[in-house]
Amino acid sequence: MSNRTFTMIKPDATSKGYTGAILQQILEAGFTIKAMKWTRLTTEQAGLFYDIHRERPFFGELVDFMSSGPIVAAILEKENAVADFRKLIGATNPAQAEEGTIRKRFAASVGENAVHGSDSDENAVIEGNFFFSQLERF
Ligand code: 3AN
Repeated sequence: MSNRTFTMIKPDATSKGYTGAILQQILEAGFTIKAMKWTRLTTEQAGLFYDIHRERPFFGELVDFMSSGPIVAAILEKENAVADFRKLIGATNPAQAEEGTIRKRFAASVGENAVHGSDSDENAVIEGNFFFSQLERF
């Protein structure tokens, strides 16, 4: 069990002005920020980040969407971070997400689902390293 996870606030949520409310919910849930940046992915970078989904039918749509506007990338810390954060954000499809979860509150669809959360400790490390050097973590 690791104490860190990685998140992105996705372009749908940043463009609708949900960044502050989502960050507030994350902090109120007990996560602390170890690294954070406001940035925008190129289609190539989005493709690399989601390389694991390259063969999936929605890959092109996912890459286009994730590079369509700014995102917030962050490394978060909390005991049991990966599992607790997945619980906080709710199911991939917001229609199936529990009441009060970030996706239930802020996501529009399975494709444009407001936030990303790492699905394992191993991926949390890989994804955090994709965005942040050691000098950018505090
Ligand atoms: P999660 O983000 O909950 O771990 P994954 O890993 O299954 O979900 O999918 C990664 C991302 O791909 C999702 N966050 C979503 O943006 C997108 N995605 C997943 N399934 C679909 C789908 N059926 N249609 C469009 N986009 C999808």
